Amino acid sequence: MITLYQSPTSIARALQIVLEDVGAEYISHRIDFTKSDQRSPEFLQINPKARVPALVTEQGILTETPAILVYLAQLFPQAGLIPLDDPFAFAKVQEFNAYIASTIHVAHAHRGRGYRWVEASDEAALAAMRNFVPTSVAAAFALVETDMLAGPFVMGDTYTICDPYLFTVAQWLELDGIDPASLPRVAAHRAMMLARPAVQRAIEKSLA
Ligand SMILES: N[C@@H](CCC(=O)N[C@@H](CS)C(=O)NCC(=O)O)C(=O)O
Repeated sequence: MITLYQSPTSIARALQIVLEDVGAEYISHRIDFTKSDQRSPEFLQINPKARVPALVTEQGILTETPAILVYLAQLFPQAGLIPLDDPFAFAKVQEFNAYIASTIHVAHAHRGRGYRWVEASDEAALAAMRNFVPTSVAAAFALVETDMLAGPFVMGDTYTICDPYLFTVAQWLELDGIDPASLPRVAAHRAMMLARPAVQRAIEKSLA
């Protein structure tokens, strides 16, 4: 049995959607950030990084969203969530997901987690980082809008692990001070994803 450690609206949502997409049996374990559960001694035993997601499997524990996305796609090959036989197409999937992990997610984190990069007491530096988020995240999403989102799914006609990942970070647009109307293709993708039953189930289970 797989256990997903997640927090609602966090990046772990991408994995919860994939678990629902593939019809996996799994336990959803909620980590409450308002109670700092991610820093509890129990959770640090599971993920010393003090972050979600963490996926507990029979073989051991996995962290880092892009790695777990590929793991689940390989574990459930019948779902066809990655192009297993096409190295170039698979690299394009990885390229997209690496951009989310290394650029979009990191830019977003500058809004509320600036203390990862400067002293928590440096209010001016924290404010400068926070104030730049609408600019940096908008610039990153502009590339997704114009160059990276083939449509209707990220990779074109085929649904892949890129789609729940994009959906999850696109849910943060308003928080990051960006009007989704300024990104019509990303907004259409977000609406399409939200209408999927697997996404609805993932959201409901994450809140339980
Ligand atoms: N590189 C990690 C980042 C995970 C991450 O930053 N998760 C956030 C939620 S979106 C978190 O757990 N934050 C809790 C904290 O910073 O205390 C991944 O891609 O999985």
